[in-house]
Amino acid sequence: KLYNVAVVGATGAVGETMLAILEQRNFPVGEVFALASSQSAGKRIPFKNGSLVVRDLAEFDFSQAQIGLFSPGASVSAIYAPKAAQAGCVVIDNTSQFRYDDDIPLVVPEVNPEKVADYTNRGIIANPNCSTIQMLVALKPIYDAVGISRINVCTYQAVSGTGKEAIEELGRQTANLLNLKPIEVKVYPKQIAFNVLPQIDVFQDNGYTKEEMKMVWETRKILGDNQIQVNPTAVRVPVFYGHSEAVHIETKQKIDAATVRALLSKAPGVVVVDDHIDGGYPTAVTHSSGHDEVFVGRIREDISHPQGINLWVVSDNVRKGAALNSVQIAELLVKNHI
Ligand code: 2RA
Repeated sequence: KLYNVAVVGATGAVGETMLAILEQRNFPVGEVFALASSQSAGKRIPFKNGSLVVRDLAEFDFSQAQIGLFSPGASVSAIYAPKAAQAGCVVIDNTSQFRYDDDIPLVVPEVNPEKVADYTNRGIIANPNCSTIQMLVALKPIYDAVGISRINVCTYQAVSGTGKEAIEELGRQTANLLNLKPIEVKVYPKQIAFNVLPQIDVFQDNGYTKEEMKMVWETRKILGDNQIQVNPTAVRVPVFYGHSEAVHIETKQKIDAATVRALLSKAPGVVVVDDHIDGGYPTAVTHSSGHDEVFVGRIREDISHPQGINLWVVSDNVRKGAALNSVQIAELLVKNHI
């Protein structure tokens, strides 16, 4: 059976990658509709060995599609995802708009695939935040084996998480600084080239940023565990693609590093790169950009806590963090549900 797929936000970093992954994974597509704002309508974008003409989202009749892959920004999903669902098009939404609604499933296929069945509530499935996805793919096997009571995590997030304009800004700032020219600071509050910014998204009343609180809220919802303690610090770094995370967990029962390594070595979607030699660990540039897996290294017992384990987790934030996870949800949908 073939499925007509609408990609909403088709000209963005995530939308373009969604189209590429539909092709790479031979998703059973009938017709593919590339949808974006009226300003982008008429543009041609590559797809398979041809191209697609971008259509105006506002004019599109969603009854033509069975699946909608959305990544247009939360405010646009707020309007069009319910309309699409109403027209019988099941929406997989990459924005944060619906993630925290109790009746909307929030799915990481390696962690809680059974939740896809709840798409029948409102015809919408939410894709989690990239930093949550990669962390839970790595932690789920440990969580199932020995339980986890607390997670401390520091993230080092690539600028592609913000979008194309941030990628361009990092490039321009870097080139200008190396050529002793003045720089423009537009996308972020401060210079990002040769700098790190401890702010992603807006500040909340409790002093955490929204990106940090997303990791708390989404971890609890995806694991179905409102007791787990999560303490994130989310940092933007001058990297183009690939988020890195220093994860420190406290497990309920003791587990040693060798057992963790063995568990993760056979975990779905995980590749362990953990040799205590120079370069024996995954990095954004060498392991994540363009890859589908979540890479884990620096696995070691925490010398400051009897049941602590430390991990270094790296993944392509645009692929597994957004586009790939969305397509994997669509694969579960067509395999088991529609
Ligand atoms: C970021 N996780 O990295 C957020 C949204 N993609 O900016």
